[in-house]
Amino acid sequence: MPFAFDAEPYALEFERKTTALLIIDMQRDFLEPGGFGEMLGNDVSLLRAAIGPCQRVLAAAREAGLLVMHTREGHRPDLADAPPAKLARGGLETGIGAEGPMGRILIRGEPGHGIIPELAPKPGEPVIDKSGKGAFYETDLELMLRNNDIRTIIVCGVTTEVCVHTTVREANDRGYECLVLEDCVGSYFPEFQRVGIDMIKAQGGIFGWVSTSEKAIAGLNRCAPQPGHRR
Ligand code: TIU
Repeated sequence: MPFAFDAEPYALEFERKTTALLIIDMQRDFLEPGGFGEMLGNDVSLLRAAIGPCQRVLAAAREAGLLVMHTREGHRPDLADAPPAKLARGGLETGIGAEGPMGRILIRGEPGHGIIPELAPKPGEPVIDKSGKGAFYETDLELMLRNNDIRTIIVCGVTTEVCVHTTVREANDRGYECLVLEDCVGSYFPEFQRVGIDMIKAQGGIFGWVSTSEKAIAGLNRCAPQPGHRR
C-alpha cells in the first residue's frame, strides 16, 4: 500500500519495501574537529548539526526495516583510482593521500576515512566506497538498488552541494525518486546549503523532493510493519 512523505514541492508517495535510506560520506575527515575539513579552514559545526537528525532518521529507517546504505569518499592506498586532476586540485600542500591529522587523507582504511561513530553502519548494511563525488560512478550502488527493487531513496549526508547533489542528480537520471532531508544534509557554506536545497525542489522538483527529519520519520512510522516482520 502506498504511503506518502510530507515534502516539497508536493507529497512523495512511497512503499516501505521499495524505499532505501542512503547516508552519504558522514566521515570523520569531513565532520570531526581536527580532521581534513577543518584543516582546510572550514567550520565543521555546520556539518555536525546534521548528525542528530541523521541518527533519528537512521533509527526510524532501521525500525521500519528499510534497506540502509552508507557511502564513503576515498581512494586506494596506491592512489591508482584517483584522477591526477583530482589530486592536483587546489594545489594543497596536504591533500588527498598525504599524511593528515587522522591518517592519510581520504585513503580507505585510515581513521579519517571512517564513518563517524554516531552513524556507524550495522552489520549487513552495505557500505559503498566511491572515488568520485557521485555514489553511482564506478560503484555497485545501482546494482544493489535494482536487486532490492528500490525506487525511492531518502538521502542524508554531506556535503549538500557536492556529494549529495551529485548523487541525487545521478539517481534522478536513473529514474529514482529522491527525498532529501534538509536538516540531515550539511554544507560548510550556509548559502550553498540554502541554494542547494532550493535547487532540488525548484521547477516542480527538478531533481527530487525536500523534506525534514521529523516529516520523514512520521512517514516511516506510518508505514512501519508489524513486530516480527522480515524485510
Ligand atoms: N562528500 C563530499 O561532499 N566531498 C567533498 O569533497 N565535499 C566538499 O564540500 N569538499
